[in-house]
Amino acid sequence: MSKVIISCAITGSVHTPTMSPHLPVTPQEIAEQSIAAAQAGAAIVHLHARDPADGRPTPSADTYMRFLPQIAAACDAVVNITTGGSVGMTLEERLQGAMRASPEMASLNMGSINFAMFKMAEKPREWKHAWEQPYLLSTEDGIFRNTFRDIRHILQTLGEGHGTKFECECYDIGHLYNLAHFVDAGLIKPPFLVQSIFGVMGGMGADPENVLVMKQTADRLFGRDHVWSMFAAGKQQMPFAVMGAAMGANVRVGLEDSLYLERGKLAPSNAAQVAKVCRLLAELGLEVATPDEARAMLQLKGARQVAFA
Ligand code: KMH
Ligand code: ZN
Repeated sequence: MSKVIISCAITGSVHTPTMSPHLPVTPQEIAEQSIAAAQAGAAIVHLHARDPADGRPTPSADTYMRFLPQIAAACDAVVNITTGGSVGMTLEERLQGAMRASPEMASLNMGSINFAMFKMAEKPREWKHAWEQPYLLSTEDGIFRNTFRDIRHILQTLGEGHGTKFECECYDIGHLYNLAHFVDAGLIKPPFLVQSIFGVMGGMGADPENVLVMKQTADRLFGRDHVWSMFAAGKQQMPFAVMGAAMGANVRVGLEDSLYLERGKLAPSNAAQVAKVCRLLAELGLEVATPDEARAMLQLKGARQVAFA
């Protein structure tokens, strides 16, 4: 068992400000929570940006640059910037942050899915901002588009153009075969990170049986060329982190994927989730990888080879 890489997804574009007062929204909050998550043990921080005025996800590269330098100056965590962006963004908008920042890592969504968040709008709430409920409801009729050409475009512009490597987000078994197409085409080179995602509405469910199918399929298709990570969105986040780690997976936590620390208790911060998963890993006798150990495992370009350090 090698050491476990902990990724922490700091804010995302799924949850909205009304759902938790602890969801980081402003550049300052995103920076502070990223640094604290790294200090708690996260080797990689996965980042989206939000409009500081109302917490709405934004593609603005200027907004990313309001927090990325602070993070780079205060910790050595690997920065992983989303290319998934949020509902309603064009592909070029989705790429803006990463193209400006030239990060060591970025997410790469390995296929189109119905990324449905509308059920979260059903719970009666006093919405803080007018955009939140329509944003969530709109996903009942939305497609999170990631065609083969979209993926190739990201690989060629950001991957080849900036030396960025990818967290390959796989929401279903078919996404592993899509990934294999790009590996066979030489557009994704080993070692690459396969992030198996469970529990997103529109993707594979958070059932333990699915974890085994994903692991077996990834092992069969990629063998030792891949570094396997996994997470479940929502209430299965921690049980799946433990299950995955026990099976040799790396793990991802963070308020992007779950707002809770345990049933019925909102996580006070991303760092609290990182600290909890560190405790769980320690109980399993597993060691946590440092950012530099993660860089070596994933053969990343280095903390100084970015446009914000
Ligand atoms: N929100 C996660 C389920 C991305 O940012 O490109 C997947 C994700 C994708 O983090
Ligand atoms: Zn994300």
